[in-house]
Amino acid sequence: MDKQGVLQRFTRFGVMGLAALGIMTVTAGAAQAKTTCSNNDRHVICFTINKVGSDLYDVSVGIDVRMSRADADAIIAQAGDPVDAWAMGADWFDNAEFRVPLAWVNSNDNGLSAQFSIRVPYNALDEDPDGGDELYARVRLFDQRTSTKTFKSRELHSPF
Ligand SMILES: [Ca+2]
Ligand SMILES: [Ca+2]
Repeated sequence: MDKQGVLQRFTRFGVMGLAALGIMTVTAGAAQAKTTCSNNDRHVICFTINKVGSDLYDVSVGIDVRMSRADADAIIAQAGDPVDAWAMGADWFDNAEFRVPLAWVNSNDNGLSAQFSIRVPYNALDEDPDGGDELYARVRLFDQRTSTKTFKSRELHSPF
């Protein structure tokens, strides 16, 4: 996989278009993907749940965080993963449902970019046993020089 920014990555798949404005459902062949992207002047985060089988879903998270390349290099050079991602269930108390493993992280002219992905069965997404499910992605950026920064995507709602 190449390592472009989130917006370019999604544009390349024809998904981005209006994605910065909210949630959409995209049909590509037999697969259905739900994506939500949001951004401010500091970052872009995209969260996608893509049904790939009767009980299988590909979950991915992409994030770009604006900073200098030198800062991104310094964060990546730290011991341990510089970022992590969790799929979160939205409730009165938000639960961390499962970790989305880091696929890659890099530095670039716009800052730090990272991509996460995992394939899960439906029960991993079933965060409300007695109702519809609301999931969002939470990404943490561990800058050991300063503090941990947390980024949240918008929610995706079942059916996924
Ligand atoms: Ca819920
Ligand atoms: Ca449910």
